[in-house]
Amino acid sequence: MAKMWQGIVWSLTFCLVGLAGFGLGNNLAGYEGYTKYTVQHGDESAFKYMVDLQTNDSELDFWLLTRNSSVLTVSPKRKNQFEARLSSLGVSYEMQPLMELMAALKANSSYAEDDFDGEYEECQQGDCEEAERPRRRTRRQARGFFSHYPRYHEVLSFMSGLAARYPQYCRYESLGHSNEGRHIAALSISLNSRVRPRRVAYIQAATHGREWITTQTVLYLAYELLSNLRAFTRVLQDVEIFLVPLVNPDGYEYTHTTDRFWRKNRHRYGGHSCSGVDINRNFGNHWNYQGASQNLCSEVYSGTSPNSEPETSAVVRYLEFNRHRVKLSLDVHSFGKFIFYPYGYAKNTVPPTVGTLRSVALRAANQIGRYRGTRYTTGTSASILYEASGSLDDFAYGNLGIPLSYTIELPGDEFHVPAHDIIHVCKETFAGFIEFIRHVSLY
Ligand code: 0X9
Ligand code: ZN
Repeated sequence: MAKMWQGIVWSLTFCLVGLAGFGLGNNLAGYEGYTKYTVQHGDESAFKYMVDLQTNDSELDFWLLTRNSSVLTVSPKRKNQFEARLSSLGVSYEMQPLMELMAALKANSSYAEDDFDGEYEECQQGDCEEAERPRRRTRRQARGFFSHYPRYHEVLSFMSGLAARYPQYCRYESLGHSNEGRHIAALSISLNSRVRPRRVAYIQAATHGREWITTQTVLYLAYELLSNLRAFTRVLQDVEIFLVPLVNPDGYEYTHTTDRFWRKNRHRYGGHSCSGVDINRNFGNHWNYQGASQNLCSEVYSGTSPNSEPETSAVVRYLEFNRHRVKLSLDVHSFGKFIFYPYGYAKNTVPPTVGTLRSVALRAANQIGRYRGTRYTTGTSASILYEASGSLDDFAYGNLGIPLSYTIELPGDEFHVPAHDIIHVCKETFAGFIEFIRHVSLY
């Protein structure tokens, strides 16, 4: 009887979580019975086992994997086998039903700020209530925008809205199309949009569909820069800021409509049930060398060849064309509070300018911490996480010679930063972005 009630309660929770959201469709269907594990690795052998699972076992999905611990979800099919293996490795772990976690997150996601009405336009004098000045209303609307996770179309209208409002400083572009034909949209911000500055700071986000907070931080950077341009004239001296907030628009949309934890793009292979390429394993630096897989069901499937994906080649085309101007390439991911610099493809590979890479990373981490004490760890991803090749950071530095090349992993204990915290993550990360951009003018 008790079991039956438990079942009913869980089904209800599941329906509520599913229907209420993290998207309009039921993007949690299929996750019933899944368990989230947080594992503390005792030694190197447990870590190695986890790396092997991450690369080769598609029933397991790693949210975070470091040398010391992992966070992953496991399907009901694999649960017993996985726990038996953990016991034999003698490691300690905690577990939580995934749907319970999602219900708790949902309960935490109240929209305390003003609601966003889907439109983001400055109100003209006269349309606004008398007591409300246009600037203040715009700010209020923006707060609404940064207290939820926008869909692809909202992101694009926010971007084109900024370009329309600040035509002298901002251009809206498309770098190309995704597998499913969506725009890979970009914003160029500079002090004079008719003149090409000598240097470019390139920042991209949402290479992995489920990392929603990343897009918001990049849009916030655009918004904040444009609304206070005068305060940033020094930073922007001869520097163009080029932003791609949704590198993987298909994967991003899919996480809203169908599968909240989708990571890859949406490349479909006729005759196969698995789909998608990990765009961050598809770049042409040590492609498919380590931490990547040729099994197309793997979360780290590297594609058929370097640049095989339209999303990758759109980014590569832009960066190659502008390679002498681009001085910073910053790839925004989540989660873990890390700033990584090259190389990530193998351990103990030290780039010639590691001193500079490290000191700029530390300065950015320091600036982020000033907002509310958030502490980042800096280093190479191969030494802090795992060895993984074919990522943008290594390609930008190693193949294109872009001197400042980083991956930043934003805060969070999972991919869903609560709605009320989005604005704070945006604000603290903004300080880090500005610090990175400040260093561009030294090249
Ligand atoms: O594995 C990744 O692609 C990144 N982490 S995530 O959890 N967001 O998937 C880290 C990439 C770090 N860079 C290299 N390995 N080169
Ligand atoms: Zn990522």
